[in-house]
Amino acid sequence: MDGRDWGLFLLPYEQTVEELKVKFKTMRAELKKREEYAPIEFVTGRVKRISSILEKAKRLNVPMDQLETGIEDIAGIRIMCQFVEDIRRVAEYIRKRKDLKLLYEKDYITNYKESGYRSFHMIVEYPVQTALGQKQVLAEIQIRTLAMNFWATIEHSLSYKYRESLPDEMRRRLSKAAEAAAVLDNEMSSIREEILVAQKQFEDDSNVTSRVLTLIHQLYFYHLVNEAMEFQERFNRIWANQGAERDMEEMKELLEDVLKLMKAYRKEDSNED
Ligand code: 0O2
Ligand code: 0O2
Repeated sequence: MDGRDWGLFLLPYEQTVEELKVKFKTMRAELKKREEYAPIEFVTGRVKRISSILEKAKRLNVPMDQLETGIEDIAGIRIMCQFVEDIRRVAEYIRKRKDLKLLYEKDYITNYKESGYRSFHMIVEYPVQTALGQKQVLAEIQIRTLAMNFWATIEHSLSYKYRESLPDEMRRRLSKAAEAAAVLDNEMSSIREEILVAQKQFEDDSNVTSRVLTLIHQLYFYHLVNEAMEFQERFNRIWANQGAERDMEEMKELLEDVLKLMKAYRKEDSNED
């Protein structure tokens, strides 16, 4: 073992993790303000423990003087998302950032690992400002859904406990559990898709209703009082008859009729001028 000062060695990694955590948490807050929901659910980060660094260096045959380039996840950031689609969006935001350099990506979602592990990894180079000047630090960003994270967290603790001796039966069951988590993610995505379609329908329907009411109101300005009253009565009838399952057809016909009258009247009006 070399006599390096580990505290000093890990300092830039600690700074990297702290800075990246703040940046991605800020990204979450900003996206939440801009849109109806944030594609980032929560962010964690950690600096790899010295014992884990040494074990990994041994496993990957990385010489002790090449840890900085040979081990890419000494600084690790993890971004959890609600839906699989969010992972692609977050990855796209990261690709566009000017404060880090993307080195490469590992798509363990399309090509999941034999264990069943699923996540999207991005290896980046991040410049930290130290007292001695700028230093480029490698960091691994893992992006995954809550279900993928649930599986990986439990699998990680079991693998750690059993190491290489994880019984085949356990391995098989964990791999089946990973499949189940993937099915859950797909099901959640399709439910979400249906909710988005329903929300859009609701929005469209309420737009029709408010347009009809606005136009009827405008008829009074054209002194088309009788027509306005007739349309208002028709509106009231349609509205009263609509059940929970709104049938918008009659409302759309009413909108068409009000628009037709409006157009005809405007034409007449401009001919008289
Ligand atoms: P390894 O990699 O084997 O050394 P806190 O101190 O409150 O922030 P706490 O409870 O110490 O939180 O947990 P921490 O340090 O956030 O993470 C504990 C475990 O979660 C780590 O195990 C990691 O496996 C994992 N983890 C959390 N965030 C990340 C991340 O961004 N990247 C990676 N790769 N792992 C993460 P070990 O055994 O300490 O980790
Ligand atoms: P820790 O304790 O989480 O930090 P390798 O594939 O192991 O030779 P490489 O090229 O660094 O080494 O790794 P890879 O496969 O891209 O994986 C890097 C990290 O992804 C791992 O770090 C884990 O955090 C996570 N990971 C990869 N495969 C699995 C898996 O099967 N189960 C779980 N739970 N996590 C996985 P570390 O350093 O191995 O572990």
